[in-house]
Amino acid sequence: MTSEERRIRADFPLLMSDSTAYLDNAATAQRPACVLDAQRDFYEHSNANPLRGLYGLSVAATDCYEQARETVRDFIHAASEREIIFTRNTSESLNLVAYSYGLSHLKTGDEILVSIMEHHSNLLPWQMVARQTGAELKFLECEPDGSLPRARLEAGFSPKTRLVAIGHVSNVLGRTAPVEEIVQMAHERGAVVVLDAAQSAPHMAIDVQALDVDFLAFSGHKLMGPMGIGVLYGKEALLEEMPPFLTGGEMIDSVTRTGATYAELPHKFEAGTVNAAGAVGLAAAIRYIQQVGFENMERRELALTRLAMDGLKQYPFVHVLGSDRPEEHCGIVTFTVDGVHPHDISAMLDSDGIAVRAGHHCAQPLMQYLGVWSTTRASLFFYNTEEEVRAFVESMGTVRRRMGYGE
Ligand code: 7TS
Repeated sequence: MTSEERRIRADFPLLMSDSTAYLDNAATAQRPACVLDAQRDFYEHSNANPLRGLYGLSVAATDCYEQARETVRDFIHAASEREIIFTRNTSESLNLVAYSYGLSHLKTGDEILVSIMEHHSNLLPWQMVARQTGAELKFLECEPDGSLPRARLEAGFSPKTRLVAIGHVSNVLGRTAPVEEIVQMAHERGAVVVLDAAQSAPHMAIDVQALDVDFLAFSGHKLMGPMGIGVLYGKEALLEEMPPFLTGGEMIDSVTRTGATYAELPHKFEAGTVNAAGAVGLAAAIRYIQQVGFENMERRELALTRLAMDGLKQYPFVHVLGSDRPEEHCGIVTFTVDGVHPHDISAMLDSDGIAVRAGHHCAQPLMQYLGVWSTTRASLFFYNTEEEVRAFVESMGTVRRRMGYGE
């Protein structure tokens, strides 16, 4: 282990106590001690129901929660805290936009545009909106390497396009979508853009104002924050005119027997007791990322991705999906192996102490489009080591032999 690797891993209690080579970071990341401490500290010193009580502890809990919102606002460079809504995860954020914006703005004759690479979380909500409103769901088809060249975009857009829902980075191919071009084409046609940043937010700096996206969703747990906290960013003017998604406590201004007026943004979209400890933990994860620096994280992830891809190249029976260039993988290396099922690969690697993901990765339309049905995915994060990647590559060299093939 290099001294840099040793220094980084010392921040992660699980990585220090468990010997697994954890290469399933696209599913969820590990948490540094500062995140665990921040949550514990909240419950030990500031716990009360935020936004409700007028006594000291409740005010302290509210302050912690609202400071976390400010940390998130700054992290994605939103113009106002009113544009930051805390949810449970990316899936809930996308459902919020679908139910609240989608159902109230789309109608028969309109088109919703998604890419064939979407995670089911950014597909099923739009299938629901299409079914309920009569709008048509259309697909942007990618090249086999996951790229979306101009001609593909032009084939997908039409004058009827009203909403584009696109993954920033594919959780299977690791490819980054051409967001600036998509936003420009969408806005020229009067369509809004929903960006699923679940796989990009942990790996690259995001500026929602520079990207000019209308909505953006991500999960805390993939960027080393707690599970059960997620974020929806939305432009204030859009959020302002949208109806609430969930109703109940906290999200009202006043209620009568038959009606209610709703609270101001962002509380209009945060019904019920909020996950304040989760928000505090997410803010600690963001501060940790800012301390390590995306430049350092990206440098390490690229070196590890290159090591993995170069290593797998020596095996003629392994086929990596997506681009040939490690720079275009965001740490995600998904592959098939001739004659060996991904579940068998995952089980063999597990017996070697290596955790990878096998299956359809909640992107079945992409699997069908690529004709691969099921794949194995190693997803790397900056805290992984060269030693772990070498062990993975070495194990991969044995999988066909272990299944009874002669090589
Ligand atoms: N969008 C993308 C691009 C994702 O990769 C995921 C989760 C989600 C949305 C949903 O996030 P959640 O926090 O609401 O669950 N992706 C994966 C994965 O690739 N393996 O496990 C979860």
